[in-house]
Amino acid sequence: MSTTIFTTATPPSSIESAYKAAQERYAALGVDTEAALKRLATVHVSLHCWQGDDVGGFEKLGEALGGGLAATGNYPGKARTPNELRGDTVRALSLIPGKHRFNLHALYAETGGKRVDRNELLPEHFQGWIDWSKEQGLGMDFNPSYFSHPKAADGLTLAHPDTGIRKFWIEHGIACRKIGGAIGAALGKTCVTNVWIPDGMKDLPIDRVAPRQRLTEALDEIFAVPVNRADNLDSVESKLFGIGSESYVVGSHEYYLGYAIARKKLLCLDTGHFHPTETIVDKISAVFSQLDEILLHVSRGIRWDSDHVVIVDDSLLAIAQELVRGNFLDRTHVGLDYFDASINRVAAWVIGARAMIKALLIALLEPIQLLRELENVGDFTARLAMLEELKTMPYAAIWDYYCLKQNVPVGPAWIGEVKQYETDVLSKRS
Ligand code: RNT
Ligand code: ZN
Repeated sequence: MSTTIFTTATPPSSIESAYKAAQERYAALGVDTEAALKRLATVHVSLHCWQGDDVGGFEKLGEALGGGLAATGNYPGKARTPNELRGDTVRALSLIPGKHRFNLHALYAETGGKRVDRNELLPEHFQGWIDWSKEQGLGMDFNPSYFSHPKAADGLTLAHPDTGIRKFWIEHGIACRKIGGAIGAALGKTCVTNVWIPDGMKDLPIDRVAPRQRLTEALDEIFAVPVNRADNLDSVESKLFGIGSESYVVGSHEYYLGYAIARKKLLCLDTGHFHPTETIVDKISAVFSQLDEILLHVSRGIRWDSDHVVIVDDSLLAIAQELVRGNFLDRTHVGLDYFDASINRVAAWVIGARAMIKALLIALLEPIQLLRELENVGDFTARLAMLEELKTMPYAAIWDYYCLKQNVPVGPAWIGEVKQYETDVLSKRS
């Protein structure tokens, strides 16, 4: 097998001439490719730390991945330390065009070998991440970790009937919002702190009410502590079911939609958290009718919320189109959320992030004005015909040019770089 395509760079002159030709084709439709690329460069995708080590974290509590989450596969080379995870992330980011963000979970705290429980976490336990993010010019996002912990072993946290356990997790939520605030202040870039809890039941609950009441009270207590909104934004993430919570999830979509509207919080829509054939495409404009901002967890569920690596598929394209057509980009925080342990983890980040950015580019290259006009005059024939014609427009040439201008490998050339990193670094890990 010849793998030279993984290591051969396309000559810049051929990328530029292809770009010029494509630019003319788009101009004929009234699309300004330069403006599209400029807009694309302002979108910062939040790269999730947990793809780098299968949601392991560094607490070393000896707990298996909990909360009904599962990373399948045992591809060698996962990050074992914060420094390894940072190194892997830097390598991934060097292959992704644009400036991005880093999304950290509380269980990645650096406590210098000291056991610090989740309710006692402080900004100082994340100083290493903050310093590194600053050095890399990255914004940061944050997440309390309500899983992989003895006090979450029965699948209940903020909705737990036991007051003591509930109190512990409320304290964790407050601690994390303060950490989010410290992160945002230190970096001068607002941090989004997203609350997701696994709470639910495997089998038929008798009481669906009390757990939701307890959750509301717990969330209200967590959010009652003032944290500067310029430093930290709070978000809540719903889910349909998890492994072991198939019959009932306390924080369902309807629950959090109501909560986010009532309490002015961001709503996090995770693409894997709905029925298998249900997409979030039509929810975006619907929730924006009542909410100022949202967070996306872009994932790819297959048959269940299986958290596969994001690719440019129809549903990703449709999400990107909604964000652009609805003019929602400025009000949407785009994060990735998947964990595939069966392939090279650095490549998993790169594939997903490049797919997300590519989908946004394709959406930004639509002749929206023209499509809107066709719709407004009721010419649905031409609207549909145009949407089909757009599928063979030369956006690949624009994408290649963007990668070139952003100093990242064009086309499959990035694969060679990941393979080299695997040989030099990842394969040396036991
Ligand atoms: C779980 C949620 C949640 C997690 C991360 C690790 O189903 O999607 O966002 O994936 O917090
Ligand atoms: Zn998620």
